[in-house]
Amino acid sequence: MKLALIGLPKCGKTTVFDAVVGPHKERQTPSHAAVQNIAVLKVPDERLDFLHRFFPEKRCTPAAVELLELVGIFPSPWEVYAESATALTLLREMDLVVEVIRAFSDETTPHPKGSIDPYRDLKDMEQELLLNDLLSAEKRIDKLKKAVTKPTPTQQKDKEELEILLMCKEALDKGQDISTLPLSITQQKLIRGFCFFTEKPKLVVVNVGEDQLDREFKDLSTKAQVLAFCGKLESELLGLEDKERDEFQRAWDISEPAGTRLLKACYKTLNLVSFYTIEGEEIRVWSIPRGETALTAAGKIHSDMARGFIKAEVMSLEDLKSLGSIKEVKTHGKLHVVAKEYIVQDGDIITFRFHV
Ligand SMILES: Nc1nc2c(ncn2[C@@H]2O[C@H](COP(=O)(O)OP(=O)(O)OP(=O)(O)O)[C@@H](O)[C@H]2O)c(=O)[nH]1
Ligand SMILES: [Mg+2]
Repeated sequence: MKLALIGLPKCGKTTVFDAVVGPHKERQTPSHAAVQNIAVLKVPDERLDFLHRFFPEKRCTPAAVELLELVGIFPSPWEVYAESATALTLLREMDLVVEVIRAFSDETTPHPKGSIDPYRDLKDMEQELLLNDLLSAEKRIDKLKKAVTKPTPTQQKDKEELEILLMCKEALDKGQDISTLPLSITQQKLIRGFCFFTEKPKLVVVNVGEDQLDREFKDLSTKAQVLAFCGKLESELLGLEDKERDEFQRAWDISEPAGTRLLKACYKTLNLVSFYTIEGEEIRVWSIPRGETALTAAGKIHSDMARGFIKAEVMSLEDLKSLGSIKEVKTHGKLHVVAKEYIVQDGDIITFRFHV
């Protein structure tokens, strides 16, 4: 999974990055000027920890998330074109976008717009991303309008694409996100290649000052989940030794570190479920969208597994926890043999049977 932090200059993207990754953790070397920071995070998972305690001799592989800080998207892409073009291209590849907005004041770091106003900043960012989608849609519409007049092999498909893009344009013209359109799966597939920004899952992080920890942010112009935390404090927290960290957390009333909150919110926004496999010497966790089948789950691990799918054996991690052993799970009839249509549940432990 790939996530990017974006926001106006000096809104605290790096600070939030440090708060999630840890100020001393190893980073990768960015390959573009548009990427200021990049790191791979291991997703904390209590259920995986439980399984590891259960099978201590096995290797345990947590889920990994790639986090980037992208710069140069705001202010307007047209002002800093070269850098922002790369940043926008990278942004299109992301599974989820984290919009960082600034609420902290700091006289030594002036806000590029001259004043602190998280409501305005979020609105401006959303507006700019929407405008970008509108430009991409219009460019393609112009081409398609010409193409559909000619009897080409793709004429029918072009017509369908044009029809959907005109719907997208109409929504965008009214200031509505493409994600609000009731598109069918087939229609969604036809415009998937555009990777529209207003169709992407989003989260908003309000970077508050140390003196604003209780402040609430209602009526922000977004349907996305909103998290508020003080990036600076949270990043200091991760730099401490374990004992000091507990004291610091209590003193600042931080119940859960920002990184954990952010990752949980990402999984929720993407509507993912996690399932676990215990194969050979390795315990692993995998994620697929909620409502997907055992066949999709098998395909997530390996395409051969999906192609040769025979059946799957499923138990829930909760049953394993309460009954204490796989043998007891079996004795109580809680190990189910399921077909490829089975809808995977969060916390399933699955063994796939397949032929190659
Ligand atoms: N007081 C206070 N200062 C903060 C907070 N978050 C960030 N800052 C300061 O604001 C300045 C800019 O923060 P950065 O995290 O570098 O912001 P950025 O968005 O990464 O900046 P660019 O990458 O240059 O666009 C730094 O001096 C931070 O120390 C905060 O929560 N409180
Ligand atoms: Mg930065």
